[in-house]
Amino acid sequence: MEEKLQENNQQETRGAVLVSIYPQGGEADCLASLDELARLLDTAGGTVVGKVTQLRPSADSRFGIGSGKIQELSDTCKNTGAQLAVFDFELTPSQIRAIEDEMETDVSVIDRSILILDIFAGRASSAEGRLQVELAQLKYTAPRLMGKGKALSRLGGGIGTRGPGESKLEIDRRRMKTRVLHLEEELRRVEKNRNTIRSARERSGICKCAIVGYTNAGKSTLMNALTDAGIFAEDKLFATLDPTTRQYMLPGGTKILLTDTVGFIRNLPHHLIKAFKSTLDEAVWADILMIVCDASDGDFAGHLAVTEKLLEELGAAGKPTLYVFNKCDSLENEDKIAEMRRIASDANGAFAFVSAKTGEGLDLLSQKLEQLANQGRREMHLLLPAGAGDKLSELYGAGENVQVEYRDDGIYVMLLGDKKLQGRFAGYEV
Ligand SMILES: Nc1nc2c(ncn2[C@@H]2O[C@H](COP(=O)(O)OP(=O)(O)OP(=O)(O)O)[C@@H](O)[C@H]2O)c(=O)[nH]1
Ligand SMILES: [Mg+2]
Repeated sequence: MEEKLQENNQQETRGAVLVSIYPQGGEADCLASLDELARLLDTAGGTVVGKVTQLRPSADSRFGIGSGKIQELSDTCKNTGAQLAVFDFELTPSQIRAIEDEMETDVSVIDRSILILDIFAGRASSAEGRLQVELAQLKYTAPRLMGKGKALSRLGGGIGTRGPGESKLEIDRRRMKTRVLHLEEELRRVEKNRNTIRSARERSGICKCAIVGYTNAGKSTLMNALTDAGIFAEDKLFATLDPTTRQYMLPGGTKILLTDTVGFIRNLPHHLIKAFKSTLDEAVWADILMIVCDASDGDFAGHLAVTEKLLEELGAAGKPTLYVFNKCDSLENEDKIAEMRRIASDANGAFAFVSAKTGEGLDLLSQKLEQLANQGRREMHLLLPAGAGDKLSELYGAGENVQVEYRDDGIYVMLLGDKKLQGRFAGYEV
């Protein structure tokens, strides 16, 4: 019985060899990316038992790495007993097949995207998340696993083969097309629903703030500390896949909507961005952003750069932003603070040093958030036509210090309103 359990455990944590290439002068970046790949593998339940890297300007069309290196990979897998090789760059279906054929032992080959999708598959809990993951897997992973029926059944629930929830990834070629069409249709329906919710929030006039940033930066922990949202947070990558929104009352009385979002990572494949567009769009819909980073990470500046580049690609850059340098409780080197100030001021942003874990700095963060939310807020004097009750309730919802006077020529309203409200009621200002 005990032996059986051990055997099962061994199957659970699978030994893997990580593989990458790097251009001249790019070794450090390559190794940093491989460290991250190791963390992704750990999140998926695997263990690194070896690494194979090669200096070459671009991927080999047949094997990704050179034919000499393929031999080295095969030997490393054999010597370490690895059952899995994970490439840090995208492989085509035919490259995967060719590499597997070259291996002396039984090795499954996957790439970074398959691994990320595998983690997403384990994380997706909302209907939308599950649809997005399954669709992305059918389009990306399935063609790469095609024709490996026997190997797959041997692997069972192995890394790279898991579908969303408890289900296995469907890889029957005949049924794939209809499944894709069905999922696309379902997703359109769910997205419509999300857009309806977004439009309602838009109409409410309440300032919307998205919490964005690199994976594992502490976004969900921060959201929980501010709002008791009770979101799952852990020291693994991509703990959050589905966005969560909560109302948050700032110290000066301004109400805002906070949304916790999926984390970013370097080399996030383009097709993944496309597949998760509607989830990632939370940042696009927001009025203001909190960009959270793990200040205790040696590469926090790199993480910020990746985050800002992705925001730009999504079309969410240039919004009023509060930079949140998190995990200040475990800062080893105080010199970093100067660098953080520089990054935030270069980007023209406000910033806050906090620990979402201990609560340190959160009061100041809230004050700065309130300043940002109230930027452009001013007194408005409006004259509404009699009977414009719906307009009045909108003003009560979104404005502050609303005072109303019923006059002969209409309803006279005085209030404090933000830029959005000013835009919407420009025609009624007196
Ligand atoms: N020391 C320290 N750890 C923190 C702090 N904030 C978060 N953490 C830890 O960092 C890890 C990641 O936190 P999450 O809140 O899940 O991070 P996230 O940004 O939501 O990550 P993803 O959802 O995976 O993108 C967890 O183990 C947290 O306990 C902090 O201020 N200090
Ligand atoms: Mg999270």
